Amino acid sequence: MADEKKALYDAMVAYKVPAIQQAVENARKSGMTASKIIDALGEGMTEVGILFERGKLFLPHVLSAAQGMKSAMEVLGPELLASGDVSAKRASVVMGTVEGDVHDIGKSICSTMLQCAGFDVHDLGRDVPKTSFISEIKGGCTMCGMSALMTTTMTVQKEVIEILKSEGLRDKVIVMVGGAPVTQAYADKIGADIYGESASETTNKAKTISS
Ligand code: B12
Repeated sequence: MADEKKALYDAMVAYKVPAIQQAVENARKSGMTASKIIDALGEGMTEVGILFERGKLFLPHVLSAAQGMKSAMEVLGPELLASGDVSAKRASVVMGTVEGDVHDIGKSICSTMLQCAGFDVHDLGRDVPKTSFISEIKGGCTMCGMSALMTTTMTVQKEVIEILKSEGLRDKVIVMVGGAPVTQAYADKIGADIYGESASETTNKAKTISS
């Protein structure tokens, strides 16, 4: 692992906001791209999740790491957007974390990367009611991205697809699903069009399917 990448990963695993901000600053000074910095921080966040599952870290530590990620995104998001392909004009996408679920870090990274690729992203945030996704689709969004980070909330993705079917809208929209517990097999089972394991994979698949 390159020095800056390891420093970012280590700072995230150590979950202290100032140290994460410092590592991001150092990486930017060294010329590392915003997207590579986000990837390294994301890997650190995954490790935080594993340590939390093993009882080595506790909720306040996870919260602090999440805060560090958010503050990094405040700097890196605009940078990523500035480096994006502003000339590309792609579909309108409604993005959100499904209702009952407040995990929004991964969803926000996906939203920023889709925006960089020229998509018109309507990010509704987290804990988004099912009806809000439907309203945006009725309002003209032709793609719908739903994030779910818990086994208890991933079922909502299926419920939204069912509503789309019952309202005769399913064929008018490309449905994307993601989040840590979601898999390609689950996406296939509920009839989603795209499963994205990461923000870059999501963006590549979205570009391919909508072109
Ligand atoms: C950070 C975190 C939190 C933070 C969230 C802060 C925030 N603003 O997001 C806080 C501390 C608030 C939190 C709270 C809780 N959490 Co939590 N949390 C995590 C943790 C450690 C990391 C999640 C994360 O940000 N990962 C990093 C990002 C970059 O990765 P990602 O989200 O997977 O996103 C990538 C891909 O999945 C994909 N993607 C994501 N979204 C989308 C959407 C689309 C459309 C597509 C195509 C792709 C895509 O692209 C992203 C970028 O590459 C996970 C552990 C884990 N293994 O995931 C637990 C975890 C998700 N949390 C968990 C739990 C239980 C909770 C709480 C209930 C804890 C509690 N007892 O209060 C609450 C939830 C309350 C609620 N109602 O939602 C459990 C869920 C277990 C389950 N049932 O499945 C986990 C798995 C931890 C665990 N093992 O116990 N959590």
